[in-house]
Amino acid sequence: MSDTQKTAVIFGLANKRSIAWAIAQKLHAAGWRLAITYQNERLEQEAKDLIADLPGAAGFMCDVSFDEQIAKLFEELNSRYGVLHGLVHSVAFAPAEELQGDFFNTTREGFRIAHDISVYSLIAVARAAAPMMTSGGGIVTLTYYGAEKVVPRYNVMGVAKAALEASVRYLANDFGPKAIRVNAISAGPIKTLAARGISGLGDMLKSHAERAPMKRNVDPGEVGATAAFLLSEAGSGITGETIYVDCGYNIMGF
Ligand code: NAD
Ligand code: 0WE
Repeated sequence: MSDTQKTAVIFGLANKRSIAWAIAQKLHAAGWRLAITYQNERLEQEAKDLIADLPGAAGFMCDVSFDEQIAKLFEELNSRYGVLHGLVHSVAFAPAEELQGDFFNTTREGFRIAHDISVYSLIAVARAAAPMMTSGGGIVTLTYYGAEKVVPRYNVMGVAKAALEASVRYLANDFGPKAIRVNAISAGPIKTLAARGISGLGDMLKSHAERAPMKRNVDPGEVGATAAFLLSEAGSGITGETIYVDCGYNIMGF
């Protein structure tokens, strides 16, 4: 390993369809050394098999709903790498019942969980990573159009993504003086684990492709490439932004 190699930690690998995996592959191809986290024992084997394909990459378990697990992870990262240059947050969760029916039926607990896992976790990992980003760095999270326009059944996740995008701006302001940039990628719908089981996803993908200027859906590799760009020198003037990787869907009015 050369000492000019940059190191990134990626949160949210579940399987080969995960956006986190597409990002890991693009960062690896761009020469990054990677620490990749998965949520629990259930996902461990599949995650480790994938990570083994990327020379120099290491896997770590971290459930972001526990402060102690985040603290322990960053202790390990600190002793292993010392310096971090990149962080990718590709984590979201709301209880399945919250992603069906009407938004007004959102429960207090469903609201809490969605915001804890999908929003607060970004703040927590950014705070833990910042002291390790001693030569500046980049933080990227994943958001979705349902943050700004109503997407039926996205419900409390839409509200959480709005809070996530606002958090990106506040973190960008806090960390700007330390040359740590914070951005969100708003990806078009992709058939991942988190999107499967969503009723009507097939129809959504079809209508998204029809309405997007590019007449197709986004490829996870395109999201990965945008993350690699944002974390690279090429992104050095960009912070606090939400960048759309949606084949242009969001620009249409009719
Ligand atoms: P995915 O299921 O592969 O990834 C979601 C990840 O979140 C999983 O790895 C899961 O283990 C992790 N996670 C959930 N709760 C966690 C916890 N408590 N601790 C640690 N990790 C936890 O699905 P994905 O589509 O790759 O989702 C990644 C991100 O992309 C999410 O933020 C999602 O909202 C966003 N996104 C997805 C789409 C889409 O259509 N798939 C579109 C735009 C944005
Ligand atoms: O952010 C997401 C999905 C996030 C997600 C998915 C699940 C499914 C399994 C969060 N929590 C859970 N909880 C579970 O139990 N997307 C952008 C994909 C997505 O989800 C939708 C969508 C789209 C697009 C839900 C309803 C409508 C559209």
